[in-house]
Amino acid sequence: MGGLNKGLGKIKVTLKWDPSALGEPDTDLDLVAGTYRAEAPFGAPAYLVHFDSRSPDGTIILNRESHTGQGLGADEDMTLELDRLADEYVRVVVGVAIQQHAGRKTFGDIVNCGARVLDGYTELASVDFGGVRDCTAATVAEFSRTASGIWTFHALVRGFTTDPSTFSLTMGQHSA
Ligand SMILES: [Ca+2]
Repeated sequence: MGGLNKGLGKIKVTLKWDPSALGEPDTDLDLVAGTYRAEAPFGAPAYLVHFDSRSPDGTIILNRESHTGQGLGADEDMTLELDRLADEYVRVVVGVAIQQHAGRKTFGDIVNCGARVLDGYTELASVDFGGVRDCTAATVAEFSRTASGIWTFHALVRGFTTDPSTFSLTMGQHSA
């Protein structure tokens, strides 16, 4: 059942937050993943996966999305089958962006916001966004493929103050 140094396989990233108070504009957060090719691991993403963008080969899937944070359990959840990604992709970054269309909101404004990174039943990271309270978006996880082809995880919580679109295009510029 697998050799030594088995890398990561099927990863799940979940995101939850509490809905806005009654009468307030909806609170909409989005999970986003970016993939990066060997020639530009810290450059522009090869492609993005989020509520409005799918992976071309179905290896990264947003299973659930929410515009409000209502409901029990995870409000958004994403599956990443890293071991199925084509060889040209060497890095994946996952982030969370807060939609700003109802006025500027930062993580400090979001109640009970949390993200988890899971490899099967093993929790790789739990992020409460307390360190990025003044930010409108943040990375939560970085996965990179080693020279021997194994995927590894790095906690990467870095805050951004840009809009969601700009965030998704620039979130790969930093490393854990
Ligand atoms: Ca959303």
